[in-house]
Amino acid sequence: MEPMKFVLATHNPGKLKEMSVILGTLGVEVISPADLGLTVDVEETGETFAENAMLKAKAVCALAGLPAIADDSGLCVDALNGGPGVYSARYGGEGLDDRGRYMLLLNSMRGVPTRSAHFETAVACAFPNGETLTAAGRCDGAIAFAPMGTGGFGYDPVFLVPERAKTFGQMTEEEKAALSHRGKALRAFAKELEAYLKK
Ligand code: ITT
Repeated sequence: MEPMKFVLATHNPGKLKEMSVILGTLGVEVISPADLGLTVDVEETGETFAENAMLKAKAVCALAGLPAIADDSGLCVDALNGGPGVYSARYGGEGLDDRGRYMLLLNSMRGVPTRSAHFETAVACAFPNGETLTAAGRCDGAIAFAPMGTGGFGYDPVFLVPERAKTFGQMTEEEKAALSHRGKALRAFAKELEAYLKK
């Protein structure tokens, strides 16, 4: 039997790379929307990571006619009442790039002693037959006082993992994947998938 291929329902190159590598090591065969000539523009109207992940997975599955896996994620900062959270990609408005967003975050945290924060990922998988799978992952840490490292993407240079005394931006891909919200969520998803495929 042909191995089942999953479309990764994301346009974020940083995420796409991490998802491909992690799922690859778990034996899940993936293709990117670009490989299929697809552009995916899904409005993220959900109020939770889980809702948005499912919206993206279902939309891409319908477009591609293949099972699709989506990741909706964000950085939740305690001193900002959990923000930017589901708005992490849009924090500060359209005009900002990753660096602009994390600098805005550092500025809005200037003089704030409570630095605790966490990353969250919800993974959703939608199959053409209408069935779905979900998983989630979380990584606790703190907002640094200045950006450190150039690895990863998004807020990685300002997200400190205290046990390692390093930001995600200072870690190798493997180190980040072993600890990250996305690594945990995708490993949990791979277990769900294994059980589903056995049914
Ligand atoms: P897709 O919807 O196309 O997947 P997106 O970037 O819009 O891409 P999200 O809506 O899930 O995705 O936004 C997540 C944002 O949270 C992302 O743009 C980053 O700014 C941030 N983020 C998520 N995971 C991260 C990680 O591992 N490291 C750093 N920042 C991360």
